[in-house]
Amino acid sequence: PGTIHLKDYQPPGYLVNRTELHFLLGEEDTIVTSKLHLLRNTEGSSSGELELDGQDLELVEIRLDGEILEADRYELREASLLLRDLPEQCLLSCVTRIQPQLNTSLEGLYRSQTMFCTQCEAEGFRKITYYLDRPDVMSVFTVTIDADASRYPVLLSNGNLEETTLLPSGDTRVVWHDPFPKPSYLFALVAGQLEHVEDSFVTCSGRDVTLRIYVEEKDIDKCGHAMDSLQRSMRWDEERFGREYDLDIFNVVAVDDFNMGAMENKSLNIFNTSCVLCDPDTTTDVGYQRVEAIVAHEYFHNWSGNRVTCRDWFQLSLKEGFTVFRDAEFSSDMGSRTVKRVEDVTLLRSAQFAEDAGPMAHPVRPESYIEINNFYTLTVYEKGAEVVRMIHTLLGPDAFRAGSDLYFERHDGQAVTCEDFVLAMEEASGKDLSQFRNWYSQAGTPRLAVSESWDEDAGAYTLSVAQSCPPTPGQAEKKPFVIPLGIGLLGDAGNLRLQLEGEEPDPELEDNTHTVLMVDQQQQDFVFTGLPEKPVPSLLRGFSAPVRLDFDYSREDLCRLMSGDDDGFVRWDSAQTLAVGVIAEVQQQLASGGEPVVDPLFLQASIQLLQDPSLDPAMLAEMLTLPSENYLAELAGEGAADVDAIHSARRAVQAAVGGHCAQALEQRYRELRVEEAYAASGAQIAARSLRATCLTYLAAAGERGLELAQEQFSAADNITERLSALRVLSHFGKRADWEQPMEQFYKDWGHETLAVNQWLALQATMPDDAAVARVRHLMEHPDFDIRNPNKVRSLVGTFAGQNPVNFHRADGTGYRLLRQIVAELNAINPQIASRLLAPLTKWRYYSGRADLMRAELEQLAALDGLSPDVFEVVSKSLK
Ligand code: B3K
Ligand code: ZN
Repeated sequence: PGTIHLKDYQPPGYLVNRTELHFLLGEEDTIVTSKLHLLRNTEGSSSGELELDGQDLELVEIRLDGEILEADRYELREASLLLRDLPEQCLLSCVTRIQPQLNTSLEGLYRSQTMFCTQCEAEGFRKITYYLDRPDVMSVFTVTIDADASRYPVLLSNGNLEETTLLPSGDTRVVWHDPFPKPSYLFALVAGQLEHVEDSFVTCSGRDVTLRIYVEEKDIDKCGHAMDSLQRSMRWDEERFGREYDLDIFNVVAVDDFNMGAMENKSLNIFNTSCVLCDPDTTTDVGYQRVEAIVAHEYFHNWSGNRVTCRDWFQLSLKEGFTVFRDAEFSSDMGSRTVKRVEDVTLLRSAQFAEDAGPMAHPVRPESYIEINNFYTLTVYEKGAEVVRMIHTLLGPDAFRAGSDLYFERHDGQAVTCEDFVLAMEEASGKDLSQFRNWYSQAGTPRLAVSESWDEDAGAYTLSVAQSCPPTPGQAEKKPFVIPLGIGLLGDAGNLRLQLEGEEPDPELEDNTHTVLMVDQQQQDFVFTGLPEKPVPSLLRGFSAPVRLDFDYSREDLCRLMSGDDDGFVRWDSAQTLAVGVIAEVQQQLASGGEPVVDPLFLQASIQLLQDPSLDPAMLAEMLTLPSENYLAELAGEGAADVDAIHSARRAVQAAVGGHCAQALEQRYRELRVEEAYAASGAQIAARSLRATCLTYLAAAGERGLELAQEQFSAADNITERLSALRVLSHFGKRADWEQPMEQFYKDWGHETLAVNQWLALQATMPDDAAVARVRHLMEHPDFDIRNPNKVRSLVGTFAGQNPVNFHRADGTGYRLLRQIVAELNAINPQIASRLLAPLTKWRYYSGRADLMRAELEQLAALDGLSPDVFEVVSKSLK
């Protein structure tokens, strides 16, 4: 497979003014008739040649302006249809035959259970008909669907329903028309036996919008939370971004077989059932929050993605980074801003940083790819959102909003670039973002090395900041980034007033205990004057930039920041840094054969946190949660991650805290018991989260925790508490502790797919010795299905991603399991195969395992019929 480069971008030779599609949905095959109203593009290369994309299509007929096209006027290629001597303007019609029933890639038109549905982003439309399947070709679509109404009573596509008729054949015909020009990747079609819930929304200008969520009948009672989230998203986008919805109808459909979370097709969002259905017995608290965030994300795409879209797929972060920023702001406004920030940073640091340090590292705006589906990454999404967040920080909220307004106004109906976004931000704010653009073009996580010096006589405190960025594939040297560094200085009685040397004091500023330093050179000093005492620096407040920061804190100073700083993120981060140091120390003790001794300071700090009534329980849970094994491995760096040692050390610290704080833990555990009926409210979620944290520590320390977990499992009226109890039992208990409740869970909830998926996932994380055999056994379970991405992700993805000691077993059986299923999936669903593979690509990290991991990658590389998706990841990892 070939590599596609950003530098080779060419505008399309033709535009498609109007697209008319006709679908005849059948049980054996589907006949698609397209009518493309083509117009030569004045900005294109202006020849009569046109290459339409097409894959797995059977061409039945092709006509130009009504006349059958002679065979010498076109050429069928491997994945395209080449047309010659086309006039400037013409009507091209094609009839193609496709077989959705056999389409296991879940891209294009396919079957999920008994329904038909589509997924076209990024390049799935070419599996439906021959087309200019690229985002800079925007067209007005009219879609006609003929189908047997007894099997497919619901027939949906984008835009407005224009007519419904009964055909002489007995089929039903519907016609949908979407007045907004859109690229093919936003096209959608759904046909099936579906029920729906309906509600409405009145927009700020008084437009009445009908909102519908379509699901299988059995799930009709699980739509309330998504509907509520949708309405709140619509209001929030009006208030915060001035974005109003633009059609009279907005539909959401839930499907079981789906490659990712959801898809923002114009007015017809298609969702993975796991990202839209909510019920206390099938959806955890985290799941409820995820549904809210994803519903919002897809809705926000209506402007950031659909009305203004991407010129080419290198610009993917233009819509994804911006939309993730928007959904993160929404979630922050709906719940706790600090907790949301902590969750996002946790993901970024444990997973995106690893991506940025691995063989697939790429800039937020990549320069080349083999398979675009491999670039729906944490870098494009989460780091992309961090880049937008930094612009927000640099400009301030008002100028940022003005920039956003200008961007939407100027580019409405266009397909544009990241550069256009930055230009709008510059123009609206008058700020120069030239150097800031390095965030779009350079890969890798920058590192800030910060050191301090204190001049007692002058009351002057200096922070010296040096930035660097490690080399990444194809980028040996990096230019300095613009890094906004949020800071405060903590004194004995709280945060100190800040006065930077050479800057006028600002009398207007009431709160001058916080500032943002602009780090834009390799090495810089910042001097603070007029200080009464030597402060402790509070650095990278709010995680103001996606960087690693090194500062040599004493444990005492970390404790002070943890309990006394004004910035919630820094308080949490200090607790993390403290824990990282303590775990590393225990790891060394264990390595030298000694008994682990956990620093009493850490135990004391944990007690204090538990007894701090001012802390929100959700935040406390975050602060008490030890850094994950994956993050600790990431911190260890290349060639130095020892998963078994990390696991044992982390366990030992958990046990020590659990033992030392037993009383306080059990007290909080009891106090926080929720007496009311289940609600996914902030207060209840916080309470359950802290209870789970307490229970984990208690179980790490001994029997008491296991007893409480048994009680909790039996008494629970929701899946959140059932699973947190079961997790504790299966991670800390013996077989006799978890076997019966594990079976009980399946007996009670085996009929609920989404609950079963979490049951599979939990078993995939169990750290005991039988884990690999258990996963293999579960792959034979009647509820497992390799064709269903949710099942594969729950069982195999969770095993490889969240069971480090077993995935990285020294006997290599964990790696072999992953390689075998990737090889099988390569032929069934390349996108899922390639995604599942990610943990193997990190072979450089794992001391003593690299050869085993590489050997599996080499086996995959030698496979016949390797998909471009898997080929790209394997070949780049082996470089
Ligand atoms: N835009 C889709 C992702 C499509 C992935 C294609 N491989 C969902 C989202 O980001 O909202
Ligand atoms: Zn998105």
